[in-house]
Amino acid sequence: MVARSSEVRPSAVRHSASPGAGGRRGRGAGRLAGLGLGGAALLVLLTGCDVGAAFGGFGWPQGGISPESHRMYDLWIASCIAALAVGVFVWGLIFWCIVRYRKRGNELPVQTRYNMPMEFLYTIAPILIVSVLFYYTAVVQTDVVRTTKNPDVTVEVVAFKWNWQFNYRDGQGKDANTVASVLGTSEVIPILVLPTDRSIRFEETSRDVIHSFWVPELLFKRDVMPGKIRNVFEVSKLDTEGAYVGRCAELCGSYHAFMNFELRVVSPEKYDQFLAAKRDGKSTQDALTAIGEEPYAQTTKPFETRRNTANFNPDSAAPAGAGS
Ligand SMILES: [Cu+2]
Repeated sequence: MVARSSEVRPSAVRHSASPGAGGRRGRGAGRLAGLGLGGAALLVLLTGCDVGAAFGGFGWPQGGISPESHRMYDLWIASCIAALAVGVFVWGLIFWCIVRYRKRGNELPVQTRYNMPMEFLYTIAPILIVSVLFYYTAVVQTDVVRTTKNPDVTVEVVAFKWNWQFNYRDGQGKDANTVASVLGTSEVIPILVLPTDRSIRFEETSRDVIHSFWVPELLFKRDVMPGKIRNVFEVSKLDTEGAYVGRCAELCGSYHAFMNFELRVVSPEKYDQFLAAKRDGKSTQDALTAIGEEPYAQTTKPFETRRNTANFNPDSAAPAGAGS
């Protein structure tokens, strides 16, 4: 053992004392590749191009219907591409090292501890990557949660166990007046009718426990709090007409899973007609029919409460809760 280690040591010293030109070339190429990949990732981040469609959005829901949802989607795709670029670079280095420095004998390979350019790269590159990701995240987040003074439409979202009420308001804040209202019942799914191409403000309040207002196509959800907290968010516009399911996204009790509503996005003209019909005292279903829309929800249906049946033992003739 002693003889063998004394054989190795001189050769290791000899190698590290005279670094070959190949090592310098390798470092230069690595730095160049790193710069190239960093530049490519930055370019993708800056342009936010939609290459994600080919990869199913990298797991992110597609088909957003607001400019904010598109920006969040672009940020996610750009972050995935940047992460993949770094991943490919690192995997490349690992495989290159495995092949280039595979064990050929008992000689130690060139030792590169305290290599200042390399240590500098290890430190600076991650800081740069995190800074760029942080910058774009902060920009998009600020944009998504921004509220304005005078949105075109303000709707108050009232959540309760286990349904929704949507109040169309004549201004902002809790002191504004409700001019029309849509109330969900156990028999009829509430339909929130909103226009395209207008900015919309959602003001949320709960009558009992914490709920969460979520339309998957907005790629956004926000908790609906009881008490004095009035959570607010806005979309600068809705860009695609259609029917979209809405859900409660906060576990709020027995029938939480059935606390659905529908967002119906229509043209601004139809929206004005709908609101006028509601103001005239028409029911939501009649007002929808009047503007040529389906009167009932298309994306979800009322739930079956089964409150009067024996849920836990359907074969038993005894009513629920009767005991045994
Ligand atoms: Cu709920």
